Amino acid sequence: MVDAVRGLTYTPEFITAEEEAALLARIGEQPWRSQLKRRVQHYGYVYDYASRALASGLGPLPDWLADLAARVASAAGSQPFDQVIVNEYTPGQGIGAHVDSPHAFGPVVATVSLGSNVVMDFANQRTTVPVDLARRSLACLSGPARNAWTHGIAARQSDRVPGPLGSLVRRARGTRVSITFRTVVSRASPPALQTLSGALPAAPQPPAASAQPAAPPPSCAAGPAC
Ligand SMILES: O=C(O)CCC(=O)C(=O)O
Repeated sequence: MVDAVRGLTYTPEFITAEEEAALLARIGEQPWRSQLKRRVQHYGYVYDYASRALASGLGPLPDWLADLAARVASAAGSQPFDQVIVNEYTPGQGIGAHVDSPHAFGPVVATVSLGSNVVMDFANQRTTVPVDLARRSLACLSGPARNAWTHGIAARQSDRVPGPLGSLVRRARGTRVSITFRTVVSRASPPALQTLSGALPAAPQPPAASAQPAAPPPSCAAGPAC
């Protein structure tokens, strides 16, 4: 549990180094979609970033992903996951702050990190909480962490993280691949695009695991598009 963000649970070393290597190899063999700045793969259903709805069904999750999906659902206490997006972030790439569409997806969203650590920022109207997501970890979002906080990754080459004796050190990013699991509850477009007014926090990024006041959540609030 990450105390500062209610509903966020974090499990380091959720998978082994061997499992991580096998997943990265499998993912590397699959075709990528490149309509975004970063490369993505969709499984189960194609998510249409423009309409924020589920487009074509792709059939059941492939075997190599279904096993992990079942383990993650069990750990997260979730209904079975049937939609997965793999995101690849090379150093300098990120994802805008957003809330995964509550219209399209169920109450639990879970992400396994592969390849590199990264700091993910959780933000609400008052605060930004940077959370260090280690490779091989699992992060599960439910309740407020899923619905009331945005999450995003700043597009930068490195993160500032706690170092020895209370210092802060800059840690270079490597290529990170994430696997995000969701349960589809509606395939239709949302009745109206959800808007949370405001702008991305302009302040320099604080160290991981600390909290600081922030601007209101940004408007990119309804899906994993940004
Ligand atoms: O890369 C991640 O861990 C998060 C991905 C995400 O937020 C999304 O696909 O909506």
